[in-house]
Amino acid sequence: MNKQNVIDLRSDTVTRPTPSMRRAMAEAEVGDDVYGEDPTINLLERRAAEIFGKEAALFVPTGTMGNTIGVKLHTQHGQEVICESRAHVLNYELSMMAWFSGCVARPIASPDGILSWEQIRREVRPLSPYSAPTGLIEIENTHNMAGGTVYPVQAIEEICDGAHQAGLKVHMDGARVFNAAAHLGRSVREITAKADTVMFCLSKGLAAPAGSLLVGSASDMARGRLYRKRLGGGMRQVGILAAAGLIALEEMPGRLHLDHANAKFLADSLARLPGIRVPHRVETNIVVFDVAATGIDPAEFSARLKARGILINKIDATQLRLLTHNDATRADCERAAEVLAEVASGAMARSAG
Ligand code: TLP
Repeated sequence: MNKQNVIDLRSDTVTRPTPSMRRAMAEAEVGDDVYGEDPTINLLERRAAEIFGKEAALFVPTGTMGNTIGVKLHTQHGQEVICESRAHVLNYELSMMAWFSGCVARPIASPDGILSWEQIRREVRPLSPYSAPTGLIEIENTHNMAGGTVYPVQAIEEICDGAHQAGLKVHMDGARVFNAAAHLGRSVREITAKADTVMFCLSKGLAAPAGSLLVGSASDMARGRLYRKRLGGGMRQVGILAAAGLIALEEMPGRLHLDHANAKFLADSLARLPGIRVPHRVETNIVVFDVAATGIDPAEFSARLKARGILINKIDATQLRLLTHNDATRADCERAAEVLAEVASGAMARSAG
C-alpha cells in the first residue's frame, strides 16, 4: 500500500503542520527559553493566557507533562486525585501522578465520561487513620475514551464551586478543549473560567507538530516552570515550535466543526453496519465503536482495515477508536466508510458461515 493513499484515523495527533506553520517555523525569532528569552514562546504564552482569561501560561512539550505539572501544583504526597475511571491521567500517563506527585487516583466510573459534583462529593475524603485525603479533582474535556464527550458548562461550574468550597482545586485535562468549545459554540475562556489550571494541546486537533500549554495563576505557572525543568522540559530555541503553535491557536479552532461533521458522518455510517454499535453520542471528533457482534476481534478488525489502507486502532477487547482531523478530508472519510462497510460485512458473512 502506497503510504500516500493511507487514511490515518488512529488519532488527531498524526496531523502534519500546515504550510503556513512550516513557513512561520522557518522564520521564527528565537532565543534561549530557559533564560526566558525566546520572544516567540513569550508571545505564545501571553496569547494563551489572554485567550483563556488566566494570569499566565507555560509551554510544555507534551500534554502528559502539562497534566503531570498540573497535578503536582495542587497536591501533596499521599493524597488522592479524583478523576473519571477512563481518564487519560490515570490510564495513559505511566502513573505519573504516583511517580512524580506521590498520589493515587480515586476513579469514578461514568458511562459518558462526564462527572457531576454530586458524584465527586461522595468520594471526597478527609485524612483519617484509614483514608488518604483528597488533594485534587481532575476532569477531562473532551473525554477521550468516552468518545470525545463534552462537559456542559454548568457541570464544570458546579464541580469547581463545590471543590473550592471544600478547599480543593480543579485541574482540567483540556487536551481537546477547543473541540469542546466548538461543540458548545462558547469560548474556551467561558468554559474553563472556574478551573484552577487547564492543560490544552496544540498538537492534536489544532495540528501543530508538538506542544501543549498549561494555563492558570501567575504563581502556579512560576512554580510550574521549575517542575518543567525538573522533568527535563527546559527547552532552548523552542520558538520554532511556538511559531507553529501561534498559528494553531489563532487559525485552527475555527475549522474544528468540519472534523466534528466528519466524525458524525462516520458514526452514522458505522451505526448502519451489521454487528457494529456506536455506544456514545458523537459530539466532537472522536468515534468509539464496538465490533463484538461482528464476531471479530478488534485487533483483527484493525488489521483488515489496515490491509485496505485505513488506520484505526483498537482500544480494548471489543472496541476501536477513530478520530477525524485536519489531514482527513470528507472524501477520505467517505472512503473510510466504504472500507469499514466492506470489513464489517465480510466479518458478518464469515461468522454467519
Ligand atoms: N492522547 C493520545 C494517546 O495518548 C491516547 C491520543 O491519541 O488520543 N490528555 C488527553 C485527553 C489525551 O488524549 C492525550 C493524548 C494526552 C492528555 C497526552 O498528550 P501527549 O500525547 O501530548 O502527552
